[in-house]
Amino acid sequence: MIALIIIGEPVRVALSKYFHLFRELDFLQISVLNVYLGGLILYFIAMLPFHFFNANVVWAITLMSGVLSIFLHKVALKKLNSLIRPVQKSTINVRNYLSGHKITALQCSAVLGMFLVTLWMQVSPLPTFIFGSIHDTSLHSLFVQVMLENQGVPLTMQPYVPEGIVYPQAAHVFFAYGCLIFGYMPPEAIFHITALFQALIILSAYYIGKSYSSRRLGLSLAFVFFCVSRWPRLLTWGGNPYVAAFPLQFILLSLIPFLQDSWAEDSTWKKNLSLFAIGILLGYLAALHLTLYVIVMATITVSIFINVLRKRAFYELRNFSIVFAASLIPISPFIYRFVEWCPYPGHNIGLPSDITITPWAYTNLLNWLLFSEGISPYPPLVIIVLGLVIFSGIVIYRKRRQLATLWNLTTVTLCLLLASVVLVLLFHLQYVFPPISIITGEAVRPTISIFISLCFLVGVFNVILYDTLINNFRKRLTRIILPSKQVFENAVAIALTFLILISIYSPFLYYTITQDTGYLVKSYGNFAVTTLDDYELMLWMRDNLPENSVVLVNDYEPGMFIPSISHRRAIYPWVLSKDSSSYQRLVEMIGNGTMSPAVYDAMKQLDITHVYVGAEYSYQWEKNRKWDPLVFLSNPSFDLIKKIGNAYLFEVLYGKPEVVYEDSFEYMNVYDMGWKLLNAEGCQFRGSGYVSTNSSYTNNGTHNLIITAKNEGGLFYANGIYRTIYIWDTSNVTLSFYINATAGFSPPDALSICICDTSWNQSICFTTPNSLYAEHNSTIVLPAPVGLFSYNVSDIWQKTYNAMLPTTFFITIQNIDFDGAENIGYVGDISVKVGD
Ligand SMILES: [Ca+2]
Ligand SMILES: [Ca+2]
Repeated sequence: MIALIIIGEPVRVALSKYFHLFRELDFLQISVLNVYLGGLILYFIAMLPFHFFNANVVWAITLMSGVLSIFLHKVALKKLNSLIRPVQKSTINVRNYLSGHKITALQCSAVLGMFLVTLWMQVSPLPTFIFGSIHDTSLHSLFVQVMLENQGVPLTMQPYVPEGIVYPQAAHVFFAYGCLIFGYMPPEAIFHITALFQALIILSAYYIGKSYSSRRLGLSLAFVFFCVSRWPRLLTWGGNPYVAAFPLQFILLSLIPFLQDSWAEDSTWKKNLSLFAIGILLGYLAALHLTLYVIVMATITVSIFINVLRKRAFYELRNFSIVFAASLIPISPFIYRFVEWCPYPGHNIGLPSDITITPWAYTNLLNWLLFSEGISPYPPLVIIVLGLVIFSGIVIYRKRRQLATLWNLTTVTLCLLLASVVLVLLFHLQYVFPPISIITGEAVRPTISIFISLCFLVGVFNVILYDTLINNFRKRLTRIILPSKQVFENAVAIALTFLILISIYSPFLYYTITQDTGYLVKSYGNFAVTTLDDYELMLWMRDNLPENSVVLVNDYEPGMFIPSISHRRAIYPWVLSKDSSSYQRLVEMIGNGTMSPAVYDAMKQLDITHVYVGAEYSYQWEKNRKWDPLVFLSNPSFDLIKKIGNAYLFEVLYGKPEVVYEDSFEYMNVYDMGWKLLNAEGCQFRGSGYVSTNSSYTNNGTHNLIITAKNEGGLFYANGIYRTIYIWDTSNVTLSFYINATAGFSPPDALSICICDTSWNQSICFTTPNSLYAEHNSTIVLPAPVGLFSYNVSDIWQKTYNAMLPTTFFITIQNIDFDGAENIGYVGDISVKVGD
């Protein structure tokens, strides 16, 4: 961020030297403005088609700007030097300086303090998580990744997906800059830099207040965005470019008066040029986030419209058209692309041909604002905010004639409010025209802007309240205290005023300080679900997987980060293609464990070579969409090539879809392969046993399962394991297995293999001869204690329960010992096959 401030500084100095636009800014305003001026330069470099956007150039620009800034501020530095140099004089000088600017210094440090506290609160939850939201952050990581690979903003997202890029890329330039300077990975950069912008809102709230009226209003607004407004501080679902654009939106709202021809610029030429500069900045906002641009433009339109109603506003319209034309420049490449690609299939933006556009369920935005965390995640605060807003409205209305400098911001606020309401209503058109419902998510943003405008009102109200209170107290105090003690009287009045203000805002301060960090951790947790296992596996993939691999991922699992971490293709990242109904059907079928030939056909169509199963899954409203690794483990069509913790990578072999499970136990750890220990009723009796793989008594390959049980003083001891099996057709299922129960088995000891439904209510068992359970009609006694057996379990289940075999069931292997002589059972070559 500091680096960005440095890059922006020469631009700002140049601008302020020639225009009035950015003069009279203080240090804090300059910092936030420079972030965006610096970003604008980087954006320009990234948009040029010369592949300039790389580490060398970016470093060179940063260093050059640093040198240039020092050069430009030579005079100021000299002044500072003369303050410090003569040691004896300096203390007096500094003291003189400070006493002259005591209140200013106090106000600035209060704002800076709030900024730093917010920054700390935003950054402190981040180490709990690896990356941000697996959806938004993964999409933006992909943009950053292709930008880094192409050293600039490319036309398409090749080689990851063929779709063209029409999403304006200015925010991604910030993130890519973080990658180039600090060596971040794209998702890390986005996660951390977004938090910086969330804190930056404090400074930009101060900016708008200060430039409309006074430092006091700035301080008041900074405070409102420090603890009253939850936006954008507590936004955790992603929306990274939105967050990055938020502070710039405030800066641009503060430039609206310049459109009204009320400032002194010596020539028309300069006036037009500064309008052009405003336009470029507005266009830059569009490149950061289109909806915010629309909101600002709508606000300007409303303000002009009101002026047209009141007086002639030809001049404003002319200014507005200059600004509007200039604002199109920064996003023109994306507009051009969009228009150019329109006739292409899917407009070349990845709109899948088999997309099914379902009209979104109607969301009541007012309801959302009031009752589902739109105002505040804490119910008591929602009530206080509403009360505060109503009270502010009344007070501002009654004092409307005495507002003076506060009036300007109030007008703009009302324009913003009106514009947002209009936009919210316009967004409702999508319910009338379903095909444009892709933009549904955006309807939330003007709703947020309604809330933001209310926050501005509260900020104005604070200043009025402060003035009224302090005047009142002074009047009262002069009656009590001697007139000579005016200083004391002032101090008491200020103290009392602050006491009242603090008591009004104490609930907000309380929640901000005690609850916000916890809230951030909790709500990040819904979407930031990448685990260390996933991260390490994706790094392993980056170093070991063949370049041309295509990895099938679930769009609710951390595999969405594969393009930006592993630099391999994933089907699909969080782009429009993922809405293809064939892909969605594929994800769902795998989710249900329905691995029918259709699934393999769909995967072949997409050239899938690997499948990634993540350790965790993201929050989803309807149902859990996580893939079970057991669908793939010991499925002969998939080969487990790497497992780290609970994250799996399988290679697709396209073998035989009719075999859903085939286990020869050619591995070391049965629990790694999805088997779990069975807590059978025998566990209350004393005994011992273990489960492992072993190279004795193998019928096939080098290993078999060994499962032992030894009763130690009880009635019997049972040792067992189980795992889940998914089948796609239950009509004709064959279970085969090799079993060897000779060592230590004497009647009624038994080794059995059973199939149970997932609620453990119904089961059929295959057990060695002389078992105690032989009489049950659900039990089939094997003809011999050793051998390879095969049964049609669909038929047996049908006969036993007069029902179809369930599509998901458990296979259990259980060893029961009665006599105390250790039973050593071997099992191998279990397979479950669908069809003949
Ligand atoms: Ca084997
Ligand atoms: Ca025994």
